[in-house]
Amino acid sequence: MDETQINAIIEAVIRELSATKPASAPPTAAIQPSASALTASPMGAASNLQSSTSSSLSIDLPDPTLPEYRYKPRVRNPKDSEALKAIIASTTARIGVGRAGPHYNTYSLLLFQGDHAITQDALMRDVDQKLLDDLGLFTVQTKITGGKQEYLLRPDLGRLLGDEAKKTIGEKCVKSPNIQLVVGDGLSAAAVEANAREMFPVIINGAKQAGLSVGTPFFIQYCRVGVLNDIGEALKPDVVILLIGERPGLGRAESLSAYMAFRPKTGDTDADRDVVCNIFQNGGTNPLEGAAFTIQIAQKMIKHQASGVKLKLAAK
Ligand code: B12
Repeated sequence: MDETQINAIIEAVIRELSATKPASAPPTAAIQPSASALTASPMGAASNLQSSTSSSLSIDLPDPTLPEYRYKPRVRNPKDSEALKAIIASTTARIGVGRAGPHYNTYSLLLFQGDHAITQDALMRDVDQKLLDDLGLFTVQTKITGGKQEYLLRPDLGRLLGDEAKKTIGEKCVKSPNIQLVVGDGLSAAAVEANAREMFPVIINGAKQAGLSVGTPFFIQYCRVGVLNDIGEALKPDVVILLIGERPGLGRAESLSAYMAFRPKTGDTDADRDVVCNIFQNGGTNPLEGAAFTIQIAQKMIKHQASGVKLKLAAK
């Protein structure tokens, strides 16, 4: 949104206020438009501003998170506009956003709010069931029973498989495979949805080509990284690969990690684990590459019978 659009909105609102001003009101009286008079439509549609002297003002702003708006230079009268564009294109940091006196301008504020909404959506919603069905994954749950709120407040429970989950995977999964592949929602459903479909076949086929057996994959709801230990105890695989949604950053919700461990067991810590992180299209580790890299690390773990710090020392 540029200054002309903002000014047009302000003028339209003032026109609307004048139109709804009661004839008998004293000149200093505050005038409120009726609730139905000012309607901000959901973001996403093309920019459209309609106003009328009736009570049907509608303001429809473009989605500020779209790349053409997100990366638009906002500095007024830049000395070198081409250089400014190049600097903005060189980083995902929020630069060249301009300002309104000492404040963020309206555009920046809307972008922050839009990005925060993306983050919350990714965190609070469930992974699409169709994806899980397409990948042939059955679902088990950690010890979280009180939904996302409890998941956020009790990371300790998200690190433990529930009793029902242990029973189910005990019944359904092949025991002692070389590779046990598991998907967990973690902190972003969007990350799982954006990457798992591509990574899955590469990991499974890559393992098979490397002569490694692959166990029965499944999905864990309300999952934390530490659940690796319970999976190790229940199924005794050589390597567990857990694809899990990373904590979303502002406007970046599709980032997935593959956390891995060699023969994980109760009491193991992150020092016993490895991670391939920041897996996402366009700027992160490409999911296909991430999957191939994950299998390479699994092979290394099996070769050196270690993971985490012990693997680093052994592979020196
Ligand atoms: C949150 C976070 C942390 C928090 C974890 C606290 C917590 N309880 O959540 C703290 C601040 C402690 C942390 C510390 C470290 N972190 Co950190 N962390 C992250 C972050 C921002 C999000 C991780 C996430 O969403 N995980 C998924 C959720 C669902 O997992 P969780 O179960 O809730 O939490 C576990 C994991 O986050 C795990 N974890 C966090 N960092 C690391 C790093 C490694 C190597 C491992 C094996 C596990 C691990 O620890 C938590 C408890 O088990 C990522 C950034 C990213 N893009 O992923 C970096 C990131 C994973 N961390 C990283 C690093 C390097 C570290 C440290 C080694 C830094 C240091 N030099 O001390 C330490 C190691 C800590 C450890 N656990 O042993 C790197 C890993 C790079 C790599 N490929 O090896 C990342 C990718 C950041 C980056 N871009 O550099 N981290």
